[in-house]
Amino acid sequence: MVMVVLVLALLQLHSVAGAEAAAAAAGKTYTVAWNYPFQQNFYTHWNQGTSYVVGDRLRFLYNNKFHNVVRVNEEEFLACKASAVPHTDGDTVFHLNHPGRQFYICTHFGHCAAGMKLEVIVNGA
Ligand SMILES: [Cu+2]
Repeated sequence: MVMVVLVLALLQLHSVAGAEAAAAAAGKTYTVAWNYPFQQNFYTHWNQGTSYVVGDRLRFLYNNKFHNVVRVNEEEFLACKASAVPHTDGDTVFHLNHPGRQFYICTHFGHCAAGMKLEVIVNGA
């Protein structure tokens, strides 16, 4: 009897881990049309109502003659400054691997201040 319970428990553990792996692999990709915004709050409203989960991806598409994208911390986000080197390939994918708030900006002069900055909130899977 003890063995049966143990085997059942192991099976259950295994199926939970399998489901989590499948969910992570099947995460959604959200494409961000990354441009100088018409309104300062454009990217504030862009993702309202979207529930991001761990395993999802953000794909930034932009003209790399005029824009770039870099993940920053909250302090940098608020100050429109980046310590990391921005991506400049025009098609940049970020994996949302951790729950919590994540921040992205364009570092071209004046762009972030004009609203080219995006915050997303990632929920645990
Ligand atoms: Cu820009």
